[in-house]
Amino acid sequence: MRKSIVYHIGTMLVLLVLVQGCKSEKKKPVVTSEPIAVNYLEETKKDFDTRMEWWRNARFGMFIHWGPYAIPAGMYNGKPVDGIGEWIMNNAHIPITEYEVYSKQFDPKKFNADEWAMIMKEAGMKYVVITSKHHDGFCLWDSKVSEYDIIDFSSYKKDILKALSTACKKQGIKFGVYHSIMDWHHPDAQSINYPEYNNASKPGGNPNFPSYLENYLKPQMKELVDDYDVEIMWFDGEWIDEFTHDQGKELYQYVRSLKPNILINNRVDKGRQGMQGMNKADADYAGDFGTPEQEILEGSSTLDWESCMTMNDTWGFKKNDHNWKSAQTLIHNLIDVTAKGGNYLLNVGPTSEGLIPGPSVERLKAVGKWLQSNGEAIYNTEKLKNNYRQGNDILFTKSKGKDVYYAVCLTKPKPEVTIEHLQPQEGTKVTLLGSSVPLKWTYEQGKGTTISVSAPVLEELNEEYAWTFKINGNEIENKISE
Ligand code: FHN
Repeated sequence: MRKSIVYHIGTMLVLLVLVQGCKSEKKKPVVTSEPIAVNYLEETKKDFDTRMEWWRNARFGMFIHWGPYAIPAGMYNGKPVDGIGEWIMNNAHIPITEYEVYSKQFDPKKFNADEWAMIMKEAGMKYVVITSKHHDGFCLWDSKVSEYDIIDFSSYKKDILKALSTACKKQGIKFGVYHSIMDWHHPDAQSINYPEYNNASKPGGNPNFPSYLENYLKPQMKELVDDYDVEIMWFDGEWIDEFTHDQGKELYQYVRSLKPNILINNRVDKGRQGMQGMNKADADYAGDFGTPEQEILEGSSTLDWESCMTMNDTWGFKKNDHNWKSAQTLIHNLIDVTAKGGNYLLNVGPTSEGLIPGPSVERLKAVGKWLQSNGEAIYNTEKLKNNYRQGNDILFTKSKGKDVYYAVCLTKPKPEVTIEHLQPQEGTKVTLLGSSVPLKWTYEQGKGTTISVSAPVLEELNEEYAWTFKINGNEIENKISE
């Protein structure tokens, strides 16, 4: 990010000290204080790194897509609707007044924010990003500028975001919201890209969109930041024609002015290159981190990024989507993302009753159990200078600020494992995380470190997904073995 310049307009502190002989006479300091205008799009690397630090150390968060779309749950007029569950209003061409029936019915009686926060905690997730408002326009909090919300419109009439924000704080989990710039319900936001909604089929796009931004979206930003202790603002729906790069930069400035240390993803602006998620380099696009979606960057990046992924094939709940990724896949994704210096935002799509689906909870428990033994290779780590992997089965991470390295094996280690890029310090132990047994190792120039792994050590570990060698030493700068 670029240098921060803090403008002191008219703020002058003049202290005149006049010394006469043995007497000294000090004039009162003259201070005129005017508002300090901060340009949040220009920030020193030091300030940026400070602001991003907790997020970088956290590595792993929960994404939650939840709203009235969980009622149809992928079905409409008795037939399955293709596509992701939260898009059913658009994909099934449901008229707004008909979709509002779902919003009115929305009444998740089994929702228990403390249970959800415990699931996150036991999964080893350090932050959460929940849909405050998805493209359907329905608000999961009591918005002062909308009647189309959980309090005024639904049957539930309790503030979901308030409950979850409070529960997460109790568990030390940072609270973030996903907020869609695109809005299929608000007449001033309805986009020419989705012409079936009225008010939108004007050539050149919805002329009232700037008014929606100023009088609806931004006031909602203030509500969310002021009243729900939001630490991450995760925008989406930025692709519509009506939303411009200038508006994106302005929106970033505005949200940062509400809470200077808030984190904002790159979908606040127009720079994102589709599902690959990183910003184009052709302009000064706003946003603190890139957002690869349903994919992991091919290699590592010097920029901050977070892969958001589903556990099955939908973000919002669909009753017939049982295509769940295995716990192994989820754990290997987390390791891969971490080795490349990214974060992993793993989605759950709760039911209309307010329950996180059982298969999601099972998988999250397995990830959490793996992290109990191996978390030090994930949290508070950084990517290696030269190599994030060796072949296809070994990925590397490094403890932040220490010469402690982790070689994470995605397949069960053989009796002898050679790590080409790391050299243990003389006299130090090499261990497997989860075991205190020191492992025999030898180092040979040009070959690397060969570690002997006995069967009893592996049996005692009783690990089934990934095995982590902990090595106090140094990275050897040589090429990645193919
Ligand atoms: O259209 C949304 C989609 O519903 C979902 O929210 C994902 C998750 O980031 N984002 C958009 C698709 O890129």
